[in-house]
Amino acid sequence: MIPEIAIIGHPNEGKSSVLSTLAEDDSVRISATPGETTECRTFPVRIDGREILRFTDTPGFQNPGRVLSEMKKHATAGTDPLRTFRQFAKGIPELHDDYELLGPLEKDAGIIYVVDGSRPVRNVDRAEMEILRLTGRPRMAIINCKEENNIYLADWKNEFRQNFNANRVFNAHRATYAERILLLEALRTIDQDWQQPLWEVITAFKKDWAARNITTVDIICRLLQKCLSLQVNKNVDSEKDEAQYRKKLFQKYCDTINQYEKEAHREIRTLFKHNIFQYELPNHSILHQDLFDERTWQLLGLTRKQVIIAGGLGGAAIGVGLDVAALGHGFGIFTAVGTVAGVVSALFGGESLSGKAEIMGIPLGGEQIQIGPAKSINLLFVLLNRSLLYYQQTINWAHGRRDYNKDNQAPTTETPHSSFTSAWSAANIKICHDFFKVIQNESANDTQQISAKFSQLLVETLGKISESE
Ligand SMILES: Nc1nc2c(ncn2[C@@H]2O[C@H](COP(=O)(O)OP(=O)(O)OP(=O)(O)O)[C@@H](O)[C@H]2O)c(=O)[nH]1
Ligand SMILES: [Mg+2]
Repeated sequence: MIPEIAIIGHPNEGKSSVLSTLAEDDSVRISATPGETTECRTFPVRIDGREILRFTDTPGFQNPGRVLSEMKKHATAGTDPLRTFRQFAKGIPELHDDYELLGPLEKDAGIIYVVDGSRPVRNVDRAEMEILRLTGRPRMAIINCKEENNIYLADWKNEFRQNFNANRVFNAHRATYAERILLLEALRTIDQDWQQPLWEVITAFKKDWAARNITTVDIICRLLQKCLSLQVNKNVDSEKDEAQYRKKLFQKYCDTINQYEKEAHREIRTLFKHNIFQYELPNHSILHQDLFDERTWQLLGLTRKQVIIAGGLGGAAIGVGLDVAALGHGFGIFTAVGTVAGVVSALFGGESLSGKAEIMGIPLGGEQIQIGPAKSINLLFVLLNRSLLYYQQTINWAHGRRDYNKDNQAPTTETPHSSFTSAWSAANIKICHDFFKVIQNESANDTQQISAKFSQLLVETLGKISESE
């Protein structure tokens, strides 16, 4: 049996948004104009090509008072109120939406009733709830607060207790993976027949999520491998042009890494089924900063303490870059490479720095015009933290949420001044260090084991991000 759940409610309360979020489908039509949905549409949830659950979007109630009095009449007469109402309403234009929305219930669908809990309960809502009670179908109510206000929550819950088998607060714009699972678990309890199939659905959901996390880890590892081993070269015709070439080459190096990162992030986005709508990152997100920006490196690189740990492990250069950057030029070190000739020559042309010519651990090739592969483990941490941030934003962007209201920004779990890895222990830093050595081909023979350990660390990290509210 494939459980079918109809999402029912008053127009414009967020039914389609709830469905979109629950089914992770950003093709569901959502609009600020009431009456957007006029026909039922079923969205199958498939895992590994197998349909495991169906959600049906329905139009909003148009005449709850009239529907209720018709149904009550039939109920008192001893006939099935749902069936007889639909027979009666068929073909009556003003009852079209009411006829349509009750259709899935005749085919034994269960009910999720959606209300906007940021407004008070009205009589029409009570009529709708009673209609649903008269259908006798298993039903649960969910409170989708469109505004930041929960003063009516207790009133709604009180009404729900009389008419529904369960109720939950579920925000179509903010619900996380963990909240989706909790909602399904609540749904399981409302009907005995649903316990087994919904248990299977929940198990399949969890398995699928874990598989997506493993794929994400693969994407991140591939990205690190490609970026950290990247090397760009150029033959120089005359010494005079060397600075110019260097500048161009460094730009090429940065552009390539940026490109690799974009591709990896796009893969993550697709994996989490954000296919249509381009979501926006919160204003304060560090992801808005360029990858090759000092601030990025300061916030997402190793902490001072971790630098010492990594240094102690030997070989993993942190790079003279940070020290050079700290000389107090008053502008970004990476910008300086490109724009201020004096600094360029001081950093890369000067005798005193030859052999150390690098930016933040990315070698600039001494005498040759060659940049990379990266020598600083900090590039690994910067790329890793940026991918983890991107993952966090992606999984917490509910599919029902289509626009980013700048004036009313949803809180984000992104903490502006600490990275995911900043609290990592010396043991974890060692795992990263070993992985870095594997990429640099400087590791001993147990490369597979090292890579597996690094992947495992990332799998655990993604798991923690998924479970956090
Ligand atoms: N801020 C906020 N807006 C929401 C939320 N849920 C829905 N909306 C907005 O409310 C409007 C109506 O959402 P829909 O999901 O289309 O509502 P519906 O119940 O399907 O509407 P009809 O199909 O017209 O009956 C849209 O502009 C949504 O973006 C929410 O949780 N928070
Ligand atoms: Mg709708």
